[in-house]
Amino acid sequence: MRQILLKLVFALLCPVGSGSLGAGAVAAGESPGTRPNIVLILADDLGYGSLGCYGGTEFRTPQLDQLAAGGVRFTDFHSNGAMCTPTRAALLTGRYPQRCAWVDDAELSPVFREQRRQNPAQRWAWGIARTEVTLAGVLREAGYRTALIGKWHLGYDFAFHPQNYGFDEFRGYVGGAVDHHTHVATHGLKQLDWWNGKELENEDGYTTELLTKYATDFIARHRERPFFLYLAHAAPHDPWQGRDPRRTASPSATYAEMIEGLDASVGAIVAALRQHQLERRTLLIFCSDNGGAPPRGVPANGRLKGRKGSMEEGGHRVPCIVSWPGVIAPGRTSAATLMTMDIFPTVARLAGASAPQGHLLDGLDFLPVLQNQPGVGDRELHWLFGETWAVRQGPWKLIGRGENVLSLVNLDDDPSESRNALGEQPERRDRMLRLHRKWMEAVGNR
Ligand SMILES: [Ca+2]
Repeated sequence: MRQILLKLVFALLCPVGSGSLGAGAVAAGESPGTRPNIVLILADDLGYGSLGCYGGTEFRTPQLDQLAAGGVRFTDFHSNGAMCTPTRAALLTGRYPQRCAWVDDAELSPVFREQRRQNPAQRWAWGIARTEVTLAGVLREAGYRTALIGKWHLGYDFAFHPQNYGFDEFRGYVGGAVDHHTHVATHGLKQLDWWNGKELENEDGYTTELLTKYATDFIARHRERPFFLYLAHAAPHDPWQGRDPRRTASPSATYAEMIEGLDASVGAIVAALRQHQLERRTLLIFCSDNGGAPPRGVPANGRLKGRKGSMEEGGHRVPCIVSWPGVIAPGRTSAATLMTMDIFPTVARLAGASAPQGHLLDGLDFLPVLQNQPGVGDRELHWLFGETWAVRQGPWKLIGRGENVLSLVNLDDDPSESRNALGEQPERRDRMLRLHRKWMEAVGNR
């Protein structure tokens, strides 16, 4: 019965002849009822201009360039946040992160309650509420085996452990960053942050290589059943450290090594899928969680203005490559305006999974875009980071801080945001400011 249902779901998604996705799925020799594995690789602080396939010349990224040549490369993909945590919340919930419930862990953990009593200044006892519906949770419910390999950053305390949010397996760290060799947290509580499931367990090795090893191992162990692998890499987030702890190099050389290591990891994941004959049964998504934050003087965000933390494009326009050999037509570039939160509905639909009835998702299913069909159109998007905010409508973007508007640009004409059109377009400014206020009310910020 279940198999029949799945076949029906897939037939509805991909009628043969309706586009490359449907036709390819059959051409690939798969049963129409086969649901794809999902591999989602998230880079940490990788800038828009850091890959060769995005015009970068600073770093060698042959594996990612090849992935783009074999899939779709998105030129107008945005992280929901200009920083790690909001983007990761949006990725897992399919909603604007401003809608998420964040819980003060004093309510959940006696350990933290005591620590906070002793040290009221510590701010690390928070996490995403257990009531949130997550992508891992709905995929698991639909029969997928789920793993987070890498960075969590949605809560530090044990109460917020990723295996409480739909992940069957976890290898990696829960905080914002770790020393790439000792695996001691460099943010927050400066203690060992390297987990094997629910146990702290340190080991020798360099983050990028260890995470790659665990990701390829997960693929090998689950080749017979649908899986969701969320590989959340540590690179190229600081601290800037290369794979050899004894070698000293300039920050820029080390940063390049970290990006090239990330690229090699993607190559290893693709090779593992190929080795287990899973390439044509796997949707692979690669993107970054926010704009680049390179060492001084290193170009990482291409011609975009701003960097991590900024409402300008360099803060949140990021590389995104989607590949599914034999199903998605290769070598295409798409200018569709997408955001991290769109991954949830897209992946869930492909997996035959869904959020509970009536549950609101802000993200849009971009499966039609992958099929080279009209997709998301001139949509409205929002960002908020502290007091600064941005609203996008079609090619226009308005940036403000609190009640003040700061800039208005047309990104089609001026992707570098070099000319502020605020004084020339008072009606557009007012209209977009109203959109921002309405959105703030909708997500519960006013
Ligand atoms: Ca980040």
